[in-house]
Amino acid sequence: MTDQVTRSDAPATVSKIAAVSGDKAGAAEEQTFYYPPNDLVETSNIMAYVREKGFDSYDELYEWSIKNPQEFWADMARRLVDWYQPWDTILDESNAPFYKWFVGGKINIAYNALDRHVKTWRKNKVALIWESEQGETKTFTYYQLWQQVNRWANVLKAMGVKRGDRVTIYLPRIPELPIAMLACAKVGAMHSVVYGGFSVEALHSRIQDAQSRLVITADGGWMNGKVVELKKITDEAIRTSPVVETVLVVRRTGHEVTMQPGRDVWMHDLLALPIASPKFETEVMDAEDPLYMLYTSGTTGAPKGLVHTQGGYQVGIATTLHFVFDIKEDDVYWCAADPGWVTGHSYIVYGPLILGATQVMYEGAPSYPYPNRWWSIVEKYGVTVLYTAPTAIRGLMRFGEAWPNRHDLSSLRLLGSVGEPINPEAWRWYYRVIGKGRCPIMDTWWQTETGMFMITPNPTTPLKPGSGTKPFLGIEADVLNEEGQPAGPDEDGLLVIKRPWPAMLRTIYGDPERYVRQYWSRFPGLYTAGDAARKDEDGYFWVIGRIDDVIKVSGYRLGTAEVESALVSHPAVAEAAAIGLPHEVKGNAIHTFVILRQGYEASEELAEELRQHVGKVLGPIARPEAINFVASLPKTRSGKIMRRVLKARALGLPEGDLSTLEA
Ligand code: 6R9
Repeated sequence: MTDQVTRSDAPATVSKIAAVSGDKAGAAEEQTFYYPPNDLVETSNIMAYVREKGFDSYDELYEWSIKNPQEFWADMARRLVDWYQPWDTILDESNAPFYKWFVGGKINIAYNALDRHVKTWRKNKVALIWESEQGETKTFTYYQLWQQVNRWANVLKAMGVKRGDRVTIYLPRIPELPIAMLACAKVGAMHSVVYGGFSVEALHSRIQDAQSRLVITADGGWMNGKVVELKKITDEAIRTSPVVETVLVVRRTGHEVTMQPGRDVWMHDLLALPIASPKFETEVMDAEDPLYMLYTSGTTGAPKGLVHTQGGYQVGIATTLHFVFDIKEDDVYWCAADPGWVTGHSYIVYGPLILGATQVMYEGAPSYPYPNRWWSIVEKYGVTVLYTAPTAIRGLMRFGEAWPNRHDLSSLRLLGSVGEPINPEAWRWYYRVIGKGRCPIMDTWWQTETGMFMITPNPTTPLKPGSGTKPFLGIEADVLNEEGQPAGPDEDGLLVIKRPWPAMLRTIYGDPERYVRQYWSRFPGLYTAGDAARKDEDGYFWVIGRIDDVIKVSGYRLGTAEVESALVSHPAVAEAAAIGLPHEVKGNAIHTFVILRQGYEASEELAEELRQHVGKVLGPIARPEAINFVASLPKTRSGKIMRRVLKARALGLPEGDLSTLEA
């Protein structure tokens, strides 16, 4: 990234946010509760737990869980996962906010996801049904997946990958992606997955920051009937990364790629060697050993690598998936996210396998070749739980009801939403047209940082469209005003989490100070999520959106700084600012303001060239919706761009406090 990026102005305050947030999910206009069907409630995992604990209601269980969070999490850690050796201390707070969970425990997430199942009847249960964009299907039983992961782990080990190494994975949505991740976990190496929709600069900076000596990619991937040239992008990204010694290449498209001798190796060649045995001794890890890092956009500057660990993380994701999506032995679960994002890490790759579930994974775009693609997948495999994002729902909604109505969707029993606030209109469509009014929607609020659902309904919760309802068991959340006092009902404030939870991030890779500063310093002892929210009089949470320079585009998290860096890396651009503005399908779209260098003239062609340039540097998802050529940008006296002023102007809203604006 270039260093020409102009730093953001001070974090917006709550009142500023209220002034600029467009489509606010209004608690006041949404008073009707949607109640879950009785049989779902009665047979749910959560009710079984309520009864077993001797409580009369879920609310009583919740009260107990937040009075005794350590007892609750330890109970889950004993029930849902297996340990090589039990922990000595449930939670070590001595070096807060560097919390440690299940200290002294020995565990490996791959053992719980695979090894233990093959010793039981689940050995021949279907773990993964994968469907390609072209319609080809591959099915893996737990035994087959276990063998395949073992073969990969043996290859990685033979290539010199050791405990603690960082492996960068840049793959399309194919079975090899979860296989590669699980193989890293088996070896004890950290994976750093870079989403296949990212491009050269994004991949380069992540490889550099992680100092990965080994990169796993493919000759390409299919999306919307076109090939994404992953290997070519990798070649370009590592041209200036001497740290990379080896590139393992999966054959997916059969398209021709350049293989650099001594560096690039075909994975299928390695898997054909005797070293790739289907047996592998899974590394015994400490609970606090790192499992992976995942880069995400933050307030300022380059994306940061958030670190998740082995023990607490798996306890957190297994518990939330068990209770929220109510996973049972005969479910067919489908999370339509990409494994390259945290949703895929927690709720495709690890969570469902730990619980021994059968899941579906689909390679391509939701409306390829027709807008009924997803609904045909639900019908074909008898999907019972579907988890997706508001942007996908809005996108499919546009095509009308006839497409889903052509399919038998009666297998569905629970729906889910994640990534951004779901607007009540999309919620109701999802509920009525897809769920036929029978399937409660689990609107799960969480973050890459939290690792697991934090504010979410469960199958017993009365729902309000657009609200994630209440904190999960063991989680205490609140909305605070600027002074750190609890905000009143329906008053906007900052969303905080009041105590540590097992799947929380442990640090920012290579930058522990930033971890403390970013998440734990706004209000001492509390985790600040970076979201504005409000709580209504029923105690239901309504998340409004980010208060920092993060833009959620189609549910994907992007930083204004990344987009601005990409723009100023073009020779025509002197300075740039990016903001998010409401968009009907994407939720937010990136709008940019560009000051040209001398000698360049504003034109439609140049605007298009800049859009393409950002797409090439960062990835198609970051391509701006609009490029506005301007002569100046509103700045503070200290020279920081005031994005909130740009946003307010674009929305025709009051510009708020301009006292720091440069004269
Ligand atoms: C899982 C994921 C985190 C940010 C988060 C918030 C927004 C996610 C949401 C939601 C309202 C929901 N967000 N889920 N807002 N309701 N159900 O999305 O992680 O990519 O790190 O983004 O997404 O703004 O702070 P991540």
